[in-house]
Amino acid sequence: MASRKGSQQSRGDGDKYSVLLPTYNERENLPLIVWLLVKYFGESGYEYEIIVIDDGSPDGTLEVAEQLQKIYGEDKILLRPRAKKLGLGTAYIHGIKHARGNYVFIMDADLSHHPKFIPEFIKKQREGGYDLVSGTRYRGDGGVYGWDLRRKLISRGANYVTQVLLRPGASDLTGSFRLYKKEVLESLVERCVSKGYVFQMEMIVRARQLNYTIGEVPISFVDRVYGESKLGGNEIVSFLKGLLTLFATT
Ligand SMILES: Nc1nc2c(ncn2[C@@H]2O[C@H](COP(=O)(O)OP(=O)(O)OP(=O)(O)O)[C@@H](O)[C@H]2O)c(=O)[nH]1
Ligand SMILES: [Mg+2]
Repeated sequence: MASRKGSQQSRGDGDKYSVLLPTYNERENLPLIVWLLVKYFGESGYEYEIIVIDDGSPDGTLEVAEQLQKIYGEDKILLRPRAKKLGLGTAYIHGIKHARGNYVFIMDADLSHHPKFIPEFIKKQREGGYDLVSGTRYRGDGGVYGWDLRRKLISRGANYVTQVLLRPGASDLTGSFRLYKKEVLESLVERCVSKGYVFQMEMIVRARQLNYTIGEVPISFVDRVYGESKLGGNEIVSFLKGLLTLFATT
């Protein structure tokens, strides 16, 4: 590892973290998540940038993001919007193209993923030199808050069925709070074919296949406070289809 210059502002160790924040109707959540990211990155002294990928949110998320960019600066907040809702998978692909960090965080913008865990992801990654570090709700102090029984059962069930079928060697397959080496994320995203909820799972299954090393950090996941949840019957059906496709093809 490169030597630290020891300044308060920056650790000066040459690593930079790009945070990809896909947003669709997150006007209420965005200021808070950005503020928390700035706070925790600022306190820990790592180099970072936040890339907001808004897909033409009708609630005016992009206008809010523009205000935040004025507050925190164009080097810290990058706006890479798209004209319409094209889905999460392609939002990541779009975001990575603009990432200048050698490490990339992926997280939701709806406050389900708390930025306070970021230093733990980085510590874990550095300890083991991992290719990816996955937040887990299903190990150690990890957990889920605010979900009804139905949603807990769906998530647990999805994880369980996948564990049995694919044996991916990670405890939380459907979560989406993760830290990747940039080139690892690029190579995984290129290979992943699924859309929707199965995407996060495919990422980790393929990571295992390609012999990438995976570290885990327990996280608490809190249900979104603002905005509507979109998990319906359709998502569940397409998740199961995606899972079976993966089972058949990997
Ligand atoms: N750019 C972009 N972002 C999206 C899209 N769909 C969802 N998002 C964002 O991706 C993140 C995860 O989506 P969520 O809707 O929170 O998915 P979820 O957590 O499984 O479901 P709920 O929180 O219960 O609605 C959030 O930050 C969303 O705003 C999309 O099509 N394009
Ligand atoms: Mg959410």
